[in-house]
Amino acid sequence: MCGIIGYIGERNASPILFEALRRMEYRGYDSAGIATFDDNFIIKKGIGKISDLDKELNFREMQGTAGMGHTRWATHGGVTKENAHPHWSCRGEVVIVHNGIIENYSGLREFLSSRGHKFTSSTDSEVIAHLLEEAMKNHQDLKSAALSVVASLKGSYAFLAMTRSKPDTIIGARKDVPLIVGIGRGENFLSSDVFGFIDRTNQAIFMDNKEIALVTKDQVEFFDFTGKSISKKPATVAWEVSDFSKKEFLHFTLKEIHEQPLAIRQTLSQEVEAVREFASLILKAKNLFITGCGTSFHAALLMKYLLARKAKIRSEVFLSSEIEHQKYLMDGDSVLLAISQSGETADVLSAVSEAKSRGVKVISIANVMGCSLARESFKTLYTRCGPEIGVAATKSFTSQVALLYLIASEACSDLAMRKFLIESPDYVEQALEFEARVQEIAYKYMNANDFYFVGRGDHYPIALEGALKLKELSYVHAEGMAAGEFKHGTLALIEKGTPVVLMNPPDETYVQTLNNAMELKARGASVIGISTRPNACYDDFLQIPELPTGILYPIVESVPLQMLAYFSSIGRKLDPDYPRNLAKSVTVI
Ligand code: F1P
Repeated sequence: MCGIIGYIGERNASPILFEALRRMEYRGYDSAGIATFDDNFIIKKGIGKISDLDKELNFREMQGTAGMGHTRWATHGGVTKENAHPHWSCRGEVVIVHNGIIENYSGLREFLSSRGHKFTSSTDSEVIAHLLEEAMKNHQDLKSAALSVVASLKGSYAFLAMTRSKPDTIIGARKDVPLIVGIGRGENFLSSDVFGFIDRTNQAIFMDNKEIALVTKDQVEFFDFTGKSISKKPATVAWEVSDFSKKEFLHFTLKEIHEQPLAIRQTLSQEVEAVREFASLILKAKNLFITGCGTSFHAALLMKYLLARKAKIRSEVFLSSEIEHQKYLMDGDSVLLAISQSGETADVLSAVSEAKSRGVKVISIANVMGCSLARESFKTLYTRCGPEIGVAATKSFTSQVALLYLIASEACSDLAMRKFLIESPDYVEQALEFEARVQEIAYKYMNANDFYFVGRGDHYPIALEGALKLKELSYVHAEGMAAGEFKHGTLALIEKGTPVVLMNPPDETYVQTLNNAMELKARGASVIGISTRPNACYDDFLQIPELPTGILYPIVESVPLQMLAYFSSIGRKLDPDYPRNLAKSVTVI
């Protein structure tokens, strides 16, 4: 979703802002723009990809040592040049970029219009620029002008503002949308994402809700929405700029699929005490709920199976977006485990806030340090799998799953499971070796319009994930199902040659799943079996390595599914890193 970057320092701002916007492209956007200040504001913006816009607009030739950039994911107002950010106030005093939604924008617009303000876009965001210009008529200093602006705004926002009368300062304000200050030497940054400044500094201050920052090139001041000063310390960000290169791979998605052995090793290197504490919160909960969206929901569902099977713990799993509509019996004795790669997914955050309002203790799993979910949680464990740029989750999923296994093994004191888990990256490495075969199969089924993924027990969440991956990356209709459920309706859709991917490793689900596959085959399905050895029932066989314990197959069998989706995308000449209509973190409900 929208990306924000602000720079103030001694260097020319525009090339820095341009590169930052490129690093944040993965968030998803439809238009982009940059403003710099050099005696006056210079603003360039338009629709489309940043590199294409640059050919026409020459962003990097803009002069000035301070400025801001924005990638926009349209919500209020269509995808037009006028609606792209930055926005300016009518007298040209203020320029802003904004991420989030200003809920009371139409009332503010009416009020500002009655005071003579003229609007040039149909966005909710533009009111911020006019409001600040208006506030500066009555307030001498930026701080009190900024305070009066946030007092008028309703909704969620992170915005940056610069003024013509005080161009040595960038104002940043945060409410419910992330904003991070990057601390450099003789230069400072404000960004929605550490990716915005990671090439120049790894020192970051994560702003909290309802905070304002006044940032100059060598100073940063924070205060809350009541005007009280706050002292904040920078944290060191573990990610490195090299994480943002594709290395020898054609796409980030393929790189991230291949990074999984390393990613899982990092995930498993948690402090023992922290995992123990997390597990004990789960054990002590009278009612345990688990939630997430998309891929993270599949990890949540897997955790339910795992906890029941290994630790005899009952839990309820729900899609975060459903919390309002399902009257779950959550109270002060309940614990909610929320799972999210980005930690910024609006549906997850709203489920968390609803649960907290009912006295529930929230614990979470996230990948992005300092994310909103961590801020809202009593305890957070990070997956530590490094930045994930590909929009569709790959390494973050297997890392979530590995971490959930680690927590479950702690909850049931299963040392053997923990030992096998530590070895799991080696098996993931072996699974990656079958890439060429997966590619062949992906190309073989290139003309299929529908795919089904089926599995039993803890392979069911993986079947759901396999289907989601294929949909996200190749735009092919796919459905994940519990293998035993197919005969209760969906079987009617099977025709000669319909591909069905069968999660069929040699564990206690093996025989029953095979029986289900025979029913499908009898109706003409082409069965693609994922297992350790071939079976006459499979029309095509996708091999995975034999594991010393059945419990870990969900991690390993995820790998061929990801590769199948990746090559299905490549075969269809699509861009697997940035699938159409999708954003990396969905910050709207
Ligand atoms: C949840 C999610 C992803 C999906 C897509 C949209 O994100 O549904 O699983 O791949 O990027 O968002 P998160 O809450 O795990 O960050």
